[in-house]
Amino acid sequence: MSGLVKGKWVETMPAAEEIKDGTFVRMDSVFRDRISSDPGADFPAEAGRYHLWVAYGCPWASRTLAFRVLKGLEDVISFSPATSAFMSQGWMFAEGPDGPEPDGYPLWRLYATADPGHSGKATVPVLWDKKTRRIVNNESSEIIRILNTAFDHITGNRLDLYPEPLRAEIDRWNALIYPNVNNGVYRSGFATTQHAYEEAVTALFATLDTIDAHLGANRYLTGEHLTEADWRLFTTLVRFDIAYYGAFNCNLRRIADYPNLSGYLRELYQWPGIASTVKLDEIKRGYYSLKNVTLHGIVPVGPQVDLNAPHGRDHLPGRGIWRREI
Ligand SMILES: N[C@@H](CCC(=O)N[C@@H](CS)C(=O)NCC(=O)O)C(=O)O
Repeated sequence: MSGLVKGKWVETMPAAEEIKDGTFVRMDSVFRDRISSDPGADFPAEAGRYHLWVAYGCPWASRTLAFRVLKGLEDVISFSPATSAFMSQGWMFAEGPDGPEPDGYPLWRLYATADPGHSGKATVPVLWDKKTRRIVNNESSEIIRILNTAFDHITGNRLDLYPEPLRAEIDRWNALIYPNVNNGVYRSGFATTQHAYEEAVTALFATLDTIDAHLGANRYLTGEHLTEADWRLFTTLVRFDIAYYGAFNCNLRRIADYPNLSGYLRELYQWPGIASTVKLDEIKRGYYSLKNVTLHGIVPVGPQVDLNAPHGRDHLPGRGIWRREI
């Protein structure tokens, strides 16, 4: 595993502890600040001040791209997509914070700029403060909560993806879906023992079965309103048939085989603006270029998926979005 040791990039980190007894254990994100609408705050909400560093292949980074669009933040928060899949220097970008870089700009330099003594991985997404050249936050679940509210007084956007009355239920879905589905596909794909792999895959499909049954009678996870829980699930579902099924051996069933999950996935994909955040070719290429997945870098041609086909979910009651009173 590559990463930073005291601000320097190393291709094999000495203290790599990502695999325990054959099971993949995700490391915690370390930059955990917030942006606030209070002008005196450390990171005050301002148009044009913050930047997202993302990769289209990455499900965690894609959450933040989805929220940027859903919350109408296109003119408020800029972003850069990585230009190449995860390479020996990690994620690469065409430009760094000071402009174009002819040989590309590796993400680890951003981490070293924010914290010259930083040790750990250099992951996307990163929410970056251009003014102080610091990382506000590199944990996607927190970045999407920031985007959900912090800039509302600037944009006037009232969409609430974490509404107070639904929070307990959203939290319950997140607590089920994060370990078993979002991270479950990685625990399956990165397992180094048969037992760890089978444990992850079994829990993954048991959870997908539960969700599919629930979606037979409910338009969205919490019922009638689209929430954060749906979008967190979406970025994994949209990668499933083209990447996780083959590259990560998550092959008991495809999402296309599920009667309700398949239409639900298409409805979310067809939500205004969302398709622009999903680059299917890049996703597939990214997963099939991982060293532990491919020996020769072959990217499979199939499967063919049609996310623009009718979703067939209109018979279920649902008002779609929850608007916050201002
Ligand atoms: N907890 C982080 C996880 C982010 C993450 O693992 N991103 C992957 C890409 S999908 C990454 O950048 N990996 C680089 C590495 O492992 O060194 C979040 O949700 O924001």
